[in-house]
Amino acid sequence: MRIATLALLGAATLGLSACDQKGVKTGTPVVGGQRATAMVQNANGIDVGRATATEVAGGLRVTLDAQTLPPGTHGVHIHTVGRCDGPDFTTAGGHWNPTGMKHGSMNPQGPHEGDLPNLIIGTDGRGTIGITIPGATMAGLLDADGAAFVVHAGPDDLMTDPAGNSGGRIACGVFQAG
Ligand SMILES: [Cu+2]
Repeated sequence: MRIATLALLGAATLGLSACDQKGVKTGTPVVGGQRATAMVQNANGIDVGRATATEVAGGLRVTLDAQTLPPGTHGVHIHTVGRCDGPDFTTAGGHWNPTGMKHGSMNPQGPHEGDLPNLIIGTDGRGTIGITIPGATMAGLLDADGAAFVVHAGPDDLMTDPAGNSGGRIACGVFQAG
């Protein structure tokens, strides 16, 4: 179901711009595209990573380069409000979900646009992710109340609404243009 949806989105994207962008694949960087960056900090205010969102064909490319995080698997998401008040970071609100879906890439009624793959942190405290979110836009990410990148204490089961049982929020960063 998810694969079919992605294929349809891809076809629609190509169809709209077939004249001048024939053959451009979803995820290809957009010339002159905007970028947003979030410096992610833990509850002690220590920098633990840098997230980026970049405009690409068909959506937004999101990356995280993390350090100084507890080893293991962590749910990570884009949350809907650009506020990170520690220590619990609840002011970031729920997941970014402009399309009104349920949580999780493995949920038949999902996912949220802000749902991302689990972040695997090694014994050196480091880890990375990189994914293209189909249909996501910079205007939607940087809307009036902004958006935040959030790291959770535990793994996201990628299915259970609203947050995949991924536990408390251990780090947060507000997306800002540039
Ligand atoms: Cu989250």
